[in-house]
Amino acid sequence: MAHFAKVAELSARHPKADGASFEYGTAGFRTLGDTLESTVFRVGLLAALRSQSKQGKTIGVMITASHNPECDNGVKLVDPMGEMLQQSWEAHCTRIANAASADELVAALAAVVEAEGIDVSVQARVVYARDTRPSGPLLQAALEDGLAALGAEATSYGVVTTPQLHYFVRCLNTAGTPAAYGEPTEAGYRAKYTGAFLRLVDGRPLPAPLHIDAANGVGGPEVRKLAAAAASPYLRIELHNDDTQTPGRLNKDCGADYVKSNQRAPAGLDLEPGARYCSFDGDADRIVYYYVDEHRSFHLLDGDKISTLVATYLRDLVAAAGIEDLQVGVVQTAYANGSSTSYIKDTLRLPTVFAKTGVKHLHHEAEKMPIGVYFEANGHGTVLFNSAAVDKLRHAAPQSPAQEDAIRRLWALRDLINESVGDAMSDMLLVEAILICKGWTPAQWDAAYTDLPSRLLKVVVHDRTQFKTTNAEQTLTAPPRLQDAIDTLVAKFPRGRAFVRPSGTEDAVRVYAEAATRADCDQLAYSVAGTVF
Ligand code: NG1
Ligand code: ZN
Repeated sequence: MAHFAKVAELSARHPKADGASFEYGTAGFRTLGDTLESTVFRVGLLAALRSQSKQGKTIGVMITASHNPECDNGVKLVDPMGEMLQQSWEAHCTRIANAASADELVAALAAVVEAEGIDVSVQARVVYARDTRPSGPLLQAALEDGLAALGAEATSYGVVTTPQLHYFVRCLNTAGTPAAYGEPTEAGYRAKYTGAFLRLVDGRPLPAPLHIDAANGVGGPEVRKLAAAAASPYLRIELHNDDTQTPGRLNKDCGADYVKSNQRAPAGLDLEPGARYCSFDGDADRIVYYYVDEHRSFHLLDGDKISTLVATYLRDLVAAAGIEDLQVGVVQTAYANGSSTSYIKDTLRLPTVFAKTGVKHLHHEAEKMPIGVYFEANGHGTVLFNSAAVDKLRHAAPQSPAQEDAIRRLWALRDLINESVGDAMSDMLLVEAILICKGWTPAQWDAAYTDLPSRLLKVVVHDRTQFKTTNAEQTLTAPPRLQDAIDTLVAKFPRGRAFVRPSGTEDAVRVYAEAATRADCDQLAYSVAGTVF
């Protein structure tokens, strides 16, 4: 195919190592940064084809390995509305990344064109960005070659957070339509979110400063610019772990994943009672909050706590607005603490569903709800308003100033939320706005329910593909009899719950357990892990 004439020549600059194999998983391609060059080149080709398959809509490419070690890197595609790549294309990505020669690569590209009925005369448009990893510039150059090979119109956004890139993609594809999302620039991003935040908090008592652990990643400089753009005493931040220059510091003993996994403060922060803290991950799409009580005991406010805070606030606002039949629902994964699920069902009386791990699965479930709040326990999530909900808001007829105020706040909340993907900065502003409006300390927020003790273990097994699950990954269907063994163990512990699933991002199997006491929980977790070997 003439269209692929330059592919072989440019591909030769980014050869694939013999025997290397890649898989487009939950987080795109992710592995050691210095083994990814051929893959990122090929993702450039794929992004161009994806854009052509969408009649020239803009596709995004983000080079990041998020919370993983600094030596890792990764790459993923962003679809036109700023959402994760459509699942049916993941297999195309994997096949193209694994083509062993230039000829095979061209044949694989032609097969995608054929399978998807792509008109290759359409002008492809792609925007891209990267995080602060040292392997980023080289991978970006490989991506640029891939885009050039197919003549894509390519624009770099430089070093930004993952959710910022998702935002730009959505803005570019909705510009000039009724769904216009904002200015596709960093300044536009900051103006949109800080504007909505300030509309919500205006006139409320001022909060204490917020301490942010930026994981020594791109979230540090970006949140500093966000606070400068807000230029308001409602957003006073104290930044920690914001060193993006010293090699080796990214995500090292800090960041949202470290804090959530270890249930303790990150390095470099000495927690004081009465203060409020949050941690971003390395590409600033996850956030968790925490504080210490007067005995200096550590308390984590994770994705479940954020989700229940936000769902409660939205539910109350919908009621105060007097809007009928506008249901708020919550999407969780199996990793949600059992106490949070009971709280949503029994106290908030809101519908809740479980989705498989990985935000794309939660996002799709949330789209089915009028107002869908979704968070992974690790702090990755957002809120979606479907078109019926937006119509209801638009046609709401307030009967009182209080109802009018509630409707105004619902609009502001919708503007405050990055609907394309979970976003640490937008989620931070959302939590801050709710805490300011309620006049709450983190301890008051935390008081809604008490987490059950939980434990997450990683078990390296010979072959993780042997582990197959169903029921939103809570039940194993293979290997045979393993689920029965887990059920027998779980039955021994009050409020016990445990499951085993293969990781989608690492070559390992994850074991999760919770139970009424710490000792029971740990015993359950380690005995379940024992059955996996
Ligand atoms: P895996 O490796 O499939 O467990 C991890 C996280 C997910 C999600 C993805 C994508 C846990 C237990 N798992 O997936 O929630 O964030 O990475 O980054 O936190
Ligand atoms: Zn991330």
